[in-house]
Order: sequence, then structure tokens, then C-alpha cells
Amino acid sequence: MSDLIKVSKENDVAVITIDNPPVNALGPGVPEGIGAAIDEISRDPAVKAAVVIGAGRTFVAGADIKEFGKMTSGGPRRSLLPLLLQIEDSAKPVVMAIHGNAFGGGLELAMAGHYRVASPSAQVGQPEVNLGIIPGAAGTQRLPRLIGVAKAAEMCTGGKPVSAREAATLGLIDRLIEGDLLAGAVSFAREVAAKPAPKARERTEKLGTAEENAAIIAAARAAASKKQRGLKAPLAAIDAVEAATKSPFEEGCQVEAKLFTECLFSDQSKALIHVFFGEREVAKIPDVPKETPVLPVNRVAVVGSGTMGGGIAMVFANAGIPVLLKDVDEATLDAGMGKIRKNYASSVQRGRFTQAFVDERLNLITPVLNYNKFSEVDMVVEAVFEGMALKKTVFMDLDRACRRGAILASNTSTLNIDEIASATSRPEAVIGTHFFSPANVMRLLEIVRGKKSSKEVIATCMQLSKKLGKIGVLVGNCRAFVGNRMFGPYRREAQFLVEEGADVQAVDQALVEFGNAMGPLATGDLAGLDVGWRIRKEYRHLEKPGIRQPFAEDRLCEMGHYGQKTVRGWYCYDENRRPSPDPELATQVRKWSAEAGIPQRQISAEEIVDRCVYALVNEGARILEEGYALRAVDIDIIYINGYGFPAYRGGPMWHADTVGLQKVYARICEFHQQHGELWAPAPLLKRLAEAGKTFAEFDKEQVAAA
Ligand code: 3H9
Repeated sequence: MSDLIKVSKENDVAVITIDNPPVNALGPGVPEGIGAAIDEISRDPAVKAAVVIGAGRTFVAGADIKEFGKMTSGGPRRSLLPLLLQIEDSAKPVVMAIHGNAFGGGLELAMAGHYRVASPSAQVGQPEVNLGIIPGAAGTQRLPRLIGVAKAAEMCTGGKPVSAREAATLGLIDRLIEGDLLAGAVSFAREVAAKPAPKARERTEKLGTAEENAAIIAAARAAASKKQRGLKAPLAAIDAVEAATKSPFEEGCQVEAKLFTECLFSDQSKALIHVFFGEREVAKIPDVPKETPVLPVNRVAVVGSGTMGGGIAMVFANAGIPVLLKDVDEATLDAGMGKIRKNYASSVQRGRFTQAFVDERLNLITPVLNYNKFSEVDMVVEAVFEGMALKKTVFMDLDRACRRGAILASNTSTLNIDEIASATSRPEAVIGTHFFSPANVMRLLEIVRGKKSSKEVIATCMQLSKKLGKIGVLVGNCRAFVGNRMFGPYRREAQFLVEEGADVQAVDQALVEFGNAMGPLATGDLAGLDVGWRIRKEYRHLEKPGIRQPFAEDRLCEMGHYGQKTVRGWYCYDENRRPSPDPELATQVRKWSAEAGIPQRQISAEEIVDRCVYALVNEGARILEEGYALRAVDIDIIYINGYGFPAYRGGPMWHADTVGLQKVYARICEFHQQHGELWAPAPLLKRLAEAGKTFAEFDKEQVAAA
């Protein structure tokens, strides 16, 4: 028996324990060990039934995702199907005892058992689509047989887990066990030992009629095409579930296997697996080891009750952390609290939160007009207007008001953290926590490390981000940090393209078709064109003379067209903020371009995407080389979680690797020739392209060197 699987006996019930930390993934040795254990108990006359349970924190989190990369690069293919049939055909009933998660292959394993029992806190699901694949061990075949076609299609396409309680009502879990799961599972096994063992694959009663299924499958396809635009796996999962409704189990499994393989070898799956590991990799900071002590964050304060401050207060309250929300006068504070209440009310209306949950969260937010209670908090997040003088004044106040040991964070999106820290007597306590708007929705948190930020403060913010439901990515203190620094060239190119003759809609459309959540011009309208305009005016003296600068947004702002908030920007907006083309804009832009001597031409969607996306890549490569991002994957995670970059392309740096850095470099050189200095290729990109390497390889070398 392998070390990964242990067999023990509770009198006449065998207990098979899967012990493959951290999450009992079905990596090499695990399926073989379970198979051997099933063999062993089938030969043991003293055993009447078996329980399969996971050691540690979970049942089984699925196949070992690391193995997929090996498979697609020529490694051996391993199928779980024979093991699952062996379990299902066991003459002695097998009870799967689930705590933590039964995900992916873990749920497929559980469905091969004759019964499933679970702790009420457990979750089960088929999250494979999040990795760009579909269930590959008969999940698409057994699940509809156990819970019906509609719910199975929903679980296999959406990838969202369901709670054990819901699974019990669906018929996927046979009994919820409060208290000791193993004891409950063993006694359940004894109850069913003498009964004929039901096999999921032989059940048909929940499969529905052809007519019902056709409607369910058509609706699922329509929903997936709309909600999961551009993703191939959800549609493949529906094809596989459809096969379960039309073909015998074995044939359905063959359809599933073919679709699984197609998905596994796709660029989308490789990208999404990169994102899965990337989201975990960003938590690893070479000089801030896991053991670094973290500070308690049980009470916080937010300074500034505007859109960002209010959103940040909600983030803390949603995590159950009491917040003081400070502003300068009653009217501003009332307006800020009013906006928070409105946001919560709309969440209740949309069914996201219950009224009771919202009441509790609102109770955690205390509006204040002074710093009197700031001595009680463990952390402050400053979210006042973006201006150095004001920020420094606030930090001087915080330095006086807060106790030693409290973290002083700034939500600045562009300003120098070290300069802000210099206003205090404790720069080691100062750090940037750059939330993205709307703060209570967006997952990204850029954590900006100042020269003197202490390791404890960094470790605490990284850990806190997880508690807040965010993905924290540590970045260095350069102007605009990582995300916004890259966004500059990206939006610059979008404007240049319009100034050179592209339609506003064509620019946005090309990038939406590429997979972005929104086009760059519509994004500008949403954020407010005046924000960038004001920053540009402030920094104009830093611009090198003779270098082309975009002008269209400045002109729009001069006309008072700031975007959605003034109902006019790149688009016109109705009272529901629905955009329509601005009938005068094209003529105006052509006139401005003629005045600036910019020749007009037809521009393809391909050029639009290359110009905008490679502008991201080129700036990303500079940031990487300058050390403001720890790894290329950190940039990818920032772009996917903060800027709506399609996860199925793996982020801008992974996308460049997928296209091939030589190709990307050559195209950037072309743009350099055509458009001048702004397109000077980043030296790191040039080096990697010439060496035939990728950003992913660069990351590996960095990790090895650390
Ligand atoms: C599948 O099953 C296909 C099937 O149809 C079969 C086809 C043949 N493999 O997330 P955490 C690592 S596809 C390998 O930080 P948490 C993870 O990288 C799979 N490694 O913990 C991390 O490592 P490190 C379907 C895995 O408590 C460590 O475990 N299943 C796997 O926040 C801790 O993870 C899924 O998609 C894995 N399957 O969350 C589930 N899972 O410490 C994927 C985790 O070195 N997993 N690791 O950074 C999850 O959703 C979460 O990890 C889970 C725990 C909720 C389980």
C-alpha cells in the first residue's frame, strides 16, 4: 500500500484514508493506492463496507493540476475511469465521507462511491472550467444522473461549488453528519452494508425527456455564450452533459474524454492553469518568508468617505472588521454614508446579500469627524483626494493620532509612497494599499512597498488581502505603480489609433473581441476622462519635447466632455448610462488630426489589438526589468483582476509568451520605426526574444536565483 493511502478497520468497516497534503490531490500514487485498498477489502471477508475519507483539511481537491502541464508536454496520460468503475463495481458498499472540498476529480471520485455523506460545512463542485477544461473522469456523465441535467449543466459550466446542504437537497449527498464525520460515516456504512449498492452510472430517473433536455441544453449554451464570452470549456462541458442525455454511460464517457483532451491541449487551458498557480505564486515574496510575524488587524479606520473611501470601508465591514470612517465635515460624511447605504441596498435588491447581513455590516461602520478614536485602531487606510500636500498633512495627523505598531496605509494610485511616509516619524509602518474601483467589487489589491516598509507590515497586508477576499500583489514604488503605469501606454495607443483614423467603436470592439471586459475608450468614460487630464496637466513639464502625445481626450475635457458623469465623452450616454456613438465626434477628431498633420488611414482590428496589447507588454517588460514587479506572472494577475484582461489569455505577459516573444518583439520594432521613441523596445523583451526565451522562463530563473 502506498504511503498516500492508509487502510484501517473499525470492526467490520474498512476506512480508506487519502493522505496527500496539502489538499489530497489525485496525483501519482493516489488512484493506484485507492485501487489497491479496494482490492484488499474485497478479499477480506471480515469487511462488510468501506468508508473513503481525506486526511487533513479536505476530502480531495481534484486531479493534481501540476500533472496537466506534464501531460501536455508529452508526459504519460493517466485516466481515473478504471479506478472509478472498480469502486462502483465493488460488491461491498463504499461510502465517501466528505469534509472541506470535493472538487473536480474529488467529486468524480465521490460519485463513484455508492453513497456520500458530508460535514455540513463541506463544499462540492466541478470547477474544471476555471482551468479551461471539463470534468474528465465521468463527472459530466454521473452528475446529471444524480442531480438532473439542468443543475449538472450549471455546475459543470459555471464551476461554482455548492454547499453540502444544497448538495443534500439535490440528492448528491445522502446524509449530512454533524460532529465527528468519520464516526458518522462508519455508522452510515454499517446501516447500508447489507443493502444492494446503488451505482450512479446505472441511474436514469433524473435524466429527463429528450424534449426537456433539448430546452435545458439550449438555454445552457445561450447562457454560457453570454456570461462566459470567449471561453471554450463551458460549451464543451455542455456538449459532454448533452452526451449523457443521449448516449449510454460508456459512450458518454468517450465523448467527455475527447472533449477533455481537446480542452486540455488548448491555449486557454494552459493560460488558466498559469493563472491558477499565479494567483498563489504572487503571495510568495522572496525576502518576506512565510514565517514573518503578522500584526493583528481587528479594528481599522478609513480616512476620506468618497467613492474609494466608502468602498474600502465596505470591504473591511464585509470581512467582519469594525471600521471608523472619517471625513472633514458632517455633510461630506453623511453623503459618504448615504452612498454606502445605497450600495448595500442595491446588493440586497440583486439578492447578493440579505438585509440582516447588510444591517450587521452597516453597524460595523462608524462615521467620525475627528481622530479621537484612532488610537484604538490597528490599521488606517487613507483615501483622500490625490494630491501630495494633502496626503502628507493626513499622514502627519495619523502619526500623532495612531498608536505605535499601527499600519498607516495610503490608497494612492500614483503618488510616491516614500514621500508620503516621510511625513511621519515611522516610515516602516507606511505602505500603499491601492484598491481598484469599485473597491468592494474588484479583486485586485496592489500593495506598494516603500523603501522602509517593514516586512511585518508587508506580510500583514498580504495576508489581510486574502481575508478581505482580494488578491494582493506586491509592487514597487514607481510612478503609477504597475497596473496604472502600464495602462498609460495602453490608453495612449487607443487614442493614437482614433487620431490616425480608427472609429471609436472599432477600437473598443477590437479589444472586447480580444476578450477584455471593456474597450479602452469606454473605460476612460467610466473612470472619468478628467482624472487623466488633470494628472497630465500636472506632469506636462516632465514630457520630453518632440515626442508625440495624444490630444483627443484633452480636447474632449476642454469641451467639458468628461465621460459618463457628464453624459458625453467618447460616447454619448442616456439616463441609464447606456452609450451611443457621438454623432459629432468623428468629424471633430478628423479636424483635430488634420490640424496636427496626422495622416488618416484604414486601421485593421488586428493592428488595434497589437498596438494596445503590445504597449502593455513593452511597459510590463520595463517594469519587470526595473524590479517594480517581482515576476511576470504578478503583472498578469494584476491585469486579470484589476483591468478586465481575459483570464483565458493568461495576462499580457503570458499572452506575449503564447504569441512568441520573437514575433511580439518584431512587431514592436515595426511600431518603433513607424511611431518613434515611445515604442522603443524594452531591453528585457529584446534580450528574451533574441535568446528564444519566454517571460515564464525569466520568472523561473528569478525564483531560482532568489
Ligand atoms: C480535475 O480535477 C480534473 C478532473 O476532472 C480529473 C480529470 C482526469 N492540484 O488554494 P490554496 C495547491 S482539475 C495541485 O492556497 P485554499 C495550491 O497550488 C482540478 N495543487 O488553499 C497550493 O499550493 P502552494 C479541479 C493544488 O485553502 C496549495 O495546494 N480542482 C490543487 O485557499 C493550497 O491551495 C480544482 O480546480 C490541485 N488540484 O484553497 C480545485 N489544489 O501552497 C483547485 C490546490 O504551493 N483548488 N493545490 O501554493 C482550489 O480551488 C483550492 O486550492 C482549494 C483550497 C479550495 C482546494
